[in-house]
Amino acid sequence: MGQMIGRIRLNLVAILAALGALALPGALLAQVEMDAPAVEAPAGGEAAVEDDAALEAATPESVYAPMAPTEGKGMPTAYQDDALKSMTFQDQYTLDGAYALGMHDYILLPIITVISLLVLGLLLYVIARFNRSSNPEPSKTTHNTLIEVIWTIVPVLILVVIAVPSITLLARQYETPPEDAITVKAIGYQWYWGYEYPDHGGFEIVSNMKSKAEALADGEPYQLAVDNRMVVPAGVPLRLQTTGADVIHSFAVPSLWFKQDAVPGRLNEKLLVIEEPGVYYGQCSELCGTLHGFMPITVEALPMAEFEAWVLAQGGELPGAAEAVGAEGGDAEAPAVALAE
Ligand SMILES: [Cu+2]
Repeated sequence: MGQMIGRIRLNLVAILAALGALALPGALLAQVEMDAPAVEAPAGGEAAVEDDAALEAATPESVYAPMAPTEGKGMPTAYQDDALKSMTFQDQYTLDGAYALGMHDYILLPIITVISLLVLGLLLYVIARFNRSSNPEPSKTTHNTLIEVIWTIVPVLILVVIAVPSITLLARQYETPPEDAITVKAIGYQWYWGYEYPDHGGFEIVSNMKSKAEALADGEPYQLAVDNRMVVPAGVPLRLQTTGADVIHSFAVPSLWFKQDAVPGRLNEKLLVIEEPGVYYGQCSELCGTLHGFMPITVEALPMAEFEAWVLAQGGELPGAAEAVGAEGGDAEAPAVALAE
């Protein structure tokens, strides 16, 4: 009997190890609920505005001011502020992130907890019941077909239950961006990020970490705040491409469930749809040298109109604009060409 219990224990430990290996990628605790959309109105009306004409000129569409971050959204939580939340995933602002978080909260974590408690219970039972003093004459039992069938079938079923959402999530993360997705190219440099907008005239934003004084003065988390953000539209598919200019970096934003290596000589791309406007912080996640820890990422998702205003303010152009003009011109000229013939 003692041997059998020992084998049960070994087997369960093996199962636990297998489950642990499967569950590890999502092993941090998490919260599913998404914060209510907190769309910050861009600070259009500057205090310096004096007359009405200037006030009218300073509409949100015409002036870009970096959006103020929302506390706890798109950024990690300090242990001192909220111990429980500091141990979990950040709130998720993409559908894949919400799916992964749900899988973690409602499938992996309960299964891990139940198995851990079961194994702990068996261990304590064996320790108490089968130690030398309380069980001086050990049983010589070596096999029990029924229990062996059970401890083979049950783990298989558990793995199947985990495999379904797991493979679904994997497939979702490999979904190809649609043809009309907006392309943004993140380039990792030692040690800062560059953001290229090939669909908008190909301008590039160079993004460096803010100093501690600057970050705190602007109400942003130090070592996550940058001088020039990666500004993107919210709610539309983005084709986020990553590459490295020198060594391998990795573009990672936890609250967007996004992480993709930036490898020199390669162009990786992945679909990203940010569900709501906001400021989302991330970091380079591939050891890339001395200042690896000082090349943060700040993604600012804006409503489309404000994103387009930002593009124009950067000297970029809107992809639709040239086509629309071309199409109008084409329509107007088509009859003329026909008449001429
Ligand atoms: Cu890096």
